[in-house]
Amino acid sequence: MKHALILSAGLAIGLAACGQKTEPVPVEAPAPAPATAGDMAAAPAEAVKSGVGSGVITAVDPAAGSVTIDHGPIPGVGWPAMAMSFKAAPAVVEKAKVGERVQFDVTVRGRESEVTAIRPE
Ligand SMILES: [Cu+2]
Repeated sequence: MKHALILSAGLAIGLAACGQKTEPVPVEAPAPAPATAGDMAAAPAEAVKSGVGSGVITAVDPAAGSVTIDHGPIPGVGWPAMAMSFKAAPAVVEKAKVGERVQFDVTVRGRESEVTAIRPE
Protein backbone atom coordinates (compact mmCIF):
# COMPACT_ATOMS: atom_id res chain seq x y z
CA MET A 1 0.00 0.00 0.00
CA LYS A 2 2.76 2.45 0.92
CA HIS A 3 4.52 1.69 -2.34
CA ALA A 4 1.42 2.38 -4.36
CA LEU A 5 1.00 5.77 -2.72
CA ILE A 6 4.57 6.75 -3.45
CA LEU A 7 4.20 5.59 -7.01
CA SER A 8 1.08 7.61 -7.69
CA ALA A 9 2.55 10.69 -6.00
CA GLY A 10 5.64 10.33 -8.15
CA LEU A 11 3.49 9.98 -11.23
CA ALA A 12 1.53 13.13 -10.37
CA ILE A 13 4.75 15.08 -9.86
CA GLY A 14 6.14 13.74 -13.09
CA LEU A 15 3.08 14.83 -15.02
CA ALA A 16 3.10 18.25 -13.39
CA ALA A 17 6.75 18.65 -14.33
CA CYS A 18 5.83 18.02 -17.95
CA GLY A 19 3.31 20.83 -17.76
CA GLN A 20 0.45 18.39 -18.16
CA LYS A 21 -2.77 18.23 -16.24
CA THR A 22 -2.77 15.90 -13.26
CA GLU A 23 -6.34 14.87 -14.01
CA PRO A 24 -6.77 11.26 -15.04
CA VAL A 25 -6.05 10.77 -18.70
CA PRO A 26 -8.82 8.99 -20.64
CA VAL A 27 -7.85 5.37 -21.04
CA GLU A 28 -9.08 5.06 -24.60
CA ALA A 29 -7.85 7.44 -27.26
CA PRO A 30 -10.29 7.97 -30.12
CA ALA A 31 -9.68 5.24 -32.66
CA PRO A 32 -8.73 6.45 -36.13
CA ALA A 33 -11.37 5.79 -38.75
CA PRO A 34 -10.65 2.44 -40.32
CA ALA A 35 -9.33 2.71 -43.84
CA THR A 36 -11.16 0.55 -46.31
CA ALA A 37 -9.98 -0.66 -49.69
CA GLY A 38 -12.44 1.81 -51.26
CA ASP A 39 -10.89 4.76 -49.44
CA MET A 40 -7.42 3.70 -50.49
CA ALA A 41 -8.46 3.55 -54.14
CA ALA A 42 -10.04 7.01 -53.96
CA ALA A 43 -7.11 8.59 -52.10
CA PRO A 44 -5.05 9.79 -55.08
CA ALA A 45 -7.99 11.75 -56.56
CA GLU A 46 -8.99 13.24 -53.21
CA ALA A 47 -5.50 14.03 -51.96
CA VAL A 48 -5.01 17.71 -51.23
CA LYS A 49 -1.97 19.28 -52.84
CA SER A 50 -0.80 22.84 -52.84
CA GLY A 51 1.72 24.77 -54.82
CA VAL A 52 2.85 28.18 -55.91
CA GLY A 53 2.44 29.23 -59.52
CA SER A 54 3.01 32.32 -61.55
CA GLY A 55 1.23 33.64 -64.58
CA VAL A 56 -0.92 36.34 -66.11
CA ILE A 57 -4.55 36.88 -65.17
CA THR A 58 -6.64 36.71 -68.32
CA ALA A 59 -10.14 36.91 -66.85
CA VAL A 60 -11.86 37.74 -63.56
CA ASP A 61 -15.44 36.71 -62.85
CA PRO A 62 -16.66 38.10 -59.50
CA ALA A 63 -20.14 36.60 -59.98
CA ALA A 64 -18.77 33.11 -60.46
CA GLY A 65 -15.99 33.63 -57.92
CA SER A 66 -13.30 32.66 -60.38
CA VAL A 67 -10.11 33.91 -61.94
CA THR A 68 -8.49 32.64 -65.13
CA ILE A 69 -4.71 32.49 -65.14
CA ASP A 70 -2.38 31.64 -68.00
CA HIS A 71 0.20 30.00 -65.76
CA GLY A 72 3.56 28.31 -65.99
CA PRO A 73 4.34 24.85 -64.61
CA ILE A 74 3.42 24.29 -60.95
CA PRO A 75 5.62 21.47 -59.61
CA GLY A 76 3.87 21.51 -56.22
CA VAL A 77 0.68 20.16 -57.77
CA GLY A 78 2.30 18.41 -60.73
CA TRP A 79 0.85 20.68 -63.43
CA PRO A 80 2.33 21.74 -66.73
CA ALA A 81 1.86 25.26 -68.07
CA MET A 82 -1.73 26.03 -69.12
CA ALA A 83 -4.48 28.61 -69.07
CA MET A 84 -7.29 27.72 -66.74
CA SER A 85 -10.04 29.01 -64.53
CA PHE A 86 -9.72 28.70 -60.77
CA LYS A 87 -12.21 29.01 -57.97
CA ALA A 88 -11.19 31.93 -55.73
CA ALA A 89 -12.43 33.55 -52.52
CA PRO A 90 -14.00 37.02 -52.86
CA ALA A 91 -10.92 38.64 -51.26
CA VAL A 92 -8.74 37.08 -53.95
CA VAL A 93 -11.11 37.94 -56.82
CA GLU A 94 -11.21 41.56 -55.61
CA LYS A 95 -7.43 41.86 -55.87
CA ALA A 96 -7.21 40.21 -59.29
CA LYS A 97 -6.78 42.45 -62.32
CA VAL A 98 -6.84 41.27 -65.93
CA GLY A 99 -3.41 41.58 -67.52
CA GLU A 100 -1.56 41.52 -64.21
CA ARG A 101 1.34 39.12 -63.75
CA VAL A 102 1.00 37.41 -60.39
CA GLN A 103 2.39 34.74 -58.16
CA PHE A 104 -0.38 32.68 -56.59
CA ASP A 105 -1.00 29.94 -54.06
CA VAL A 106 -3.17 27.11 -55.30
CA THR A 107 -4.79 24.23 -53.47
CA VAL A 108 -5.95 21.21 -55.46
CA ARG A 109 -8.42 18.67 -54.12
CA GLY A 110 -9.39 16.04 -56.66
CA ARG A 111 -10.72 17.97 -59.67
CA GLU A 112 -11.27 21.17 -57.71
CA SER A 113 -8.61 23.82 -57.65
CA GLU A 114 -8.70 27.04 -55.74
CA VAL A 115 -6.45 30.06 -55.72
CA THR A 116 -6.08 31.02 -52.06
CA ALA A 117 -3.80 34.05 -52.48
CA ILE A 118 -2.31 36.21 -55.20
CA ARG A 119 0.63 38.57 -55.11
CA PRO A 120 1.83 40.94 -57.82
CA GLU A 121 4.98 39.55 -59.42
CU1 LIG B 1 -3.59 24.78 -64.68
